[in-house]
Amino acid sequence: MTTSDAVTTNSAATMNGAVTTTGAATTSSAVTTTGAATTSGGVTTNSVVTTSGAARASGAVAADDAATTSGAVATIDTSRPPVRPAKTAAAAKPNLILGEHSLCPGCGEPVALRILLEVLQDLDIVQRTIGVVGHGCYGSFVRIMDVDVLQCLHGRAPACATGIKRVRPGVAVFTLQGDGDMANEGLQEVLHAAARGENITCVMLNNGVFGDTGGQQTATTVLGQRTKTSIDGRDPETHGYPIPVADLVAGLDGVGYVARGAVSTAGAVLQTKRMIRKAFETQLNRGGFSLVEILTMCPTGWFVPTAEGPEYQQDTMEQRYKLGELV
Ligand SMILES: Cc1ncc(C[n+]2csc(CCOP(=O)(O)OP(=O)(O)O)c2C)c(N)n1
Ligand code: SF4
Ligand SMILES: [Mg+2]
Repeated sequence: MTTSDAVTTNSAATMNGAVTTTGAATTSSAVTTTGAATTSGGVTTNSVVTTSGAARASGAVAADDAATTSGAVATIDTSRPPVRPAKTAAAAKPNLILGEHSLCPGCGEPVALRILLEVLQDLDIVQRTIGVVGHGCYGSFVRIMDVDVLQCLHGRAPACATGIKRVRPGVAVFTLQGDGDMANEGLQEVLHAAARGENITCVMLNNGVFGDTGGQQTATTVLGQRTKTSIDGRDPETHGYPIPVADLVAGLDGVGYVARGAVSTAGAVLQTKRMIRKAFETQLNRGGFSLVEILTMCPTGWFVPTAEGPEYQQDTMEQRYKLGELV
């Protein structure tokens, strides 16, 4: 390396095990090393040294993970973690989630919880939101979500949410229920709340099974879907037909927004997050009752390998329950 700029290394520029220059090794526009570089001034850099002029190699080199490239070749040391970690997806998780969930691997419900909480943060309504949670595997979320919540009797969340909203109209109120909770135990609750035009948001996590009690068939189990009580798939002759909750609610006056989403693909997760946001916006604008049904994987209750949950859901539930906005 030689140059006219006469940037010096006193006698040697040592480049971490790689290159050593002796004498008046100089650079005109660049000295690049990997690993720790020592220049004449004894300045050590963490990963990359790039010099473009005199000051750089004569004692003023300071590079910390970033490469300066004024006409220089920069080399990033990838043999060890960076000093400043990049922002990762994990680091972006909403701080409303206080700990680890205890649900099965491959369960779709924690994904739904996450986007719900992200929406509350995005809308900046965390401090004025109350959730009403039903009974099911998702019921354990009350321990890890940093939002005011009430856990009520099985299926009764829309009635409790109605009471809260009428007493505290300035608060955003949502329910978090499963299909067993909403469609079996409390179908009349959600239908009446919708028909009354209650200004609340209901979220139904629909996996087509009573997951928490072992994976029995529910009112929403689609034909052909495997459950503990329909192990060969739901058969209409024996088990009757599924009840499409979102479609029922969408047919009622008093309803401001109804949509059905899923968490079986990254695209579906994003789309569903937008739906949840619209549902809350409907409530904040006093637009009437809103419902988002979210299809969620339950590999345990469906007796499928964890990794096959999304595909099984697409082949069964998503064939019967079309995703999209209904109102
Ligand atoms: C009145 C009443 N009936 C039944 C139960 C038992 N039980 C608790 S959780 C649950 C299943 C709920 O299923 P779902 O709402 O679909 O939630 P998932 O577990 O699938 O997430 C049942 C039947 C109960 N706690 N209370
Ligand atoms: S049983 Fe199903 S719904 Fe319950 S935690 Fe496991 S995968 Fe999720
Ligand atoms: Mg369920």
